[in-house]
Amino acid sequence: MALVLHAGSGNKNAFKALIAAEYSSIKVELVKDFQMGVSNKTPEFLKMNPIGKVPVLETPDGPVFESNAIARYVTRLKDDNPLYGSSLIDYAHIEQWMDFAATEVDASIGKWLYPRMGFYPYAAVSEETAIAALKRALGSLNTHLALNTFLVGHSVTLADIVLTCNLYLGFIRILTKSFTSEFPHVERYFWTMVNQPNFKKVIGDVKQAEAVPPVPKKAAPAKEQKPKEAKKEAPKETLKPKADEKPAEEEPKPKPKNPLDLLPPSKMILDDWKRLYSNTKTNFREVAIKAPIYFQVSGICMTQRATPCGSVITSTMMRTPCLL
Ligand SMILES: N[C@@H](CCC(=O)N[C@@H](CS)C(=O)NCC(=O)O)C(=O)O
Repeated sequence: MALVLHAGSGNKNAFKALIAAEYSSIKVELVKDFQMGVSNKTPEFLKMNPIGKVPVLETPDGPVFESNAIARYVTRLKDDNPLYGSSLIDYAHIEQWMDFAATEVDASIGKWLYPRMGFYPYAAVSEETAIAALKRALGSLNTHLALNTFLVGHSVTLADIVLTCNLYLGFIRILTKSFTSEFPHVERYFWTMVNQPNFKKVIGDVKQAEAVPPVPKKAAPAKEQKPKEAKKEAPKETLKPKADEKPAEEEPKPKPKNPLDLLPPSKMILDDWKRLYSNTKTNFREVAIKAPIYFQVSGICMTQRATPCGSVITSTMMRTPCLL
């Protein structure tokens, strides 16, 4: 009997399990008449996945959510499945590329694409960061694929399935030829994968995006807003206008005060600090503690910031956000 997968028919996350199933001769079927926003909000669905997202796989032992977990489950239904490689190190590399696909590729494509699709507010600076992160990921992928047809070993593995499904959304929605041509090995890899019969059966024909979707002109009005109030107020423009667009007619909001601005001016002489830092080759901490400069520095505020990777930076000198 086929396992039932809850998702719409064009869902790239559901494709992962469906393609893995084709390679593994496991029967997985999409649930009938799935309606996004309706079917995944019913009490029955929320019992299977309390966050109300798809895909969800019904198994004889209970439901599984998260598309990578579902794809792994389907893959493991077949003993010694070559989709999982043939050694422990293959397995580790497959997992490595699956994580890479999720955190480096899928996340960056989403941060670029979803604001342009109106799912999140658009901010030019966030978009630039997402594109830079995506280029970095695709650059390293390109290097790997210059010498490898597949991500791991010499045949398709689960890592190829997951990465291709993530790239798929990008290729059809936002990664135009002029963007992807910078990564020729990634292009070759993607087209090779989506033309494999088992991929094609699930995904069908793939057409690359011809243009980057434009930034939406206006944000959707807030749900709670009453129609009367909406009339009085000019619609709020939460999206950053392009250079040639009229700036949004929005009341300037008072800038939030940085608490550090309330501190008295620092007595620290920055040049002295820099000189000490540059001229101290070893044991900087020891030297800094003994130096008179320490007593001036100790008067200023110590700040701690978390980097996006989770490590904490302690700084006595800089207030600019650190993007390490
Ligand atoms: N990390 C999840 C992502 C799931 C996800 O974001 N699903 C979207 C569709 S692709 C969804 O169900 N959205 C509905 C919602 O947010 O309510 C996975 O890989 O399964």
